[in-house]
Amino acid sequence: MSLKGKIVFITGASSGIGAATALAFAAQGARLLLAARRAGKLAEVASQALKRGAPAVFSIDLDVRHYRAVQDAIDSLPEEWAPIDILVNNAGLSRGFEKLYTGKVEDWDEMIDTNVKGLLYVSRAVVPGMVVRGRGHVINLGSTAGEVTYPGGAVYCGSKAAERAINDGLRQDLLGTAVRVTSVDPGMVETNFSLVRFHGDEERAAKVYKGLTPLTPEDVADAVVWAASRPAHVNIARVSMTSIHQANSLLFHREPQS
Ligand code: NDP
Ligand code: 8X3
Repeated sequence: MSLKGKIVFITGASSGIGAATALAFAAQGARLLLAARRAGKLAEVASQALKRGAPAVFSIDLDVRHYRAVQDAIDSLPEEWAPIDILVNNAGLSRGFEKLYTGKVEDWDEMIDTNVKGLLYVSRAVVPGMVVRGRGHVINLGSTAGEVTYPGGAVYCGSKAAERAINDGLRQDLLGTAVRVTSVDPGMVETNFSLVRFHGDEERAAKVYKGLTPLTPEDVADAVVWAASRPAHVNIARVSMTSIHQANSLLFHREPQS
């Protein structure tokens, strides 16, 4: 299916997988609605997307944790941007790596509010229009963390297990419509993810990727665009992907460091 001229709404487009996904859709000639909280970073991605071939980009300063703000942003889109064809629910994060019984409640709230409630809020605002228009595709960013829980990650893994259930539930609830629902579930991808998890501790974040080759944001963007460009009657339910150095959330191959 051609993506030329399609309106693609990507949350968390200011960095990492979201930014790479914006550029990958831009290269296909899609029109991009980009959302995140950091307007400066978003403007950089928007400018690159135009250079890569996006015919138009519209940026929204949006925190997906606030339902009213999400609904207002969708309701107040200019007419030419309202018929969203593809929604990529990518905004998300992990915070902290503590054992559950000593974890910080604020970290839990931020993860659940963003990864679970944010995804629900954006879907609730966008999907009804897709149903009415008789076309659409929701692509959610899940994770191998939603398949296998790892120590210190119970709440993040729980949020991605919730994504998995919500993804499947939405697909069931949309049965009989033309709207498709896909979860793209990567293992470790080198982005700002670990820096955010460790509250800006660069040394600790770098250690996560030491001795192995992680996925790149572009690898994941490639899978998102692939799922979106299947013929309209084909629904890819889930894409589970890791680098060659990872088998699941718990099992890695690391080269010895000198
Ligand atoms: P990054 O930290 O590089 O990007 C996260 C993006 O989410 C940023 O653009 C950030 O934008 C946005 N974001 C965070 N909170 C909010 C919010 N409240 N409202 C709006 N936007 C928000 O990480 P990744 O690219 O790695 O993460 C993207 C998604 O991929 C997440 O859902 C993550 O769970 C998932 N994932 C990541 C993996 C990895 O190993 N990196 C593996 C599997 C899944 P801003 O701060 O400007 O708002
Ligand atoms: C991100 C992948 O394994 O670092 O979802 O949690 S992991």
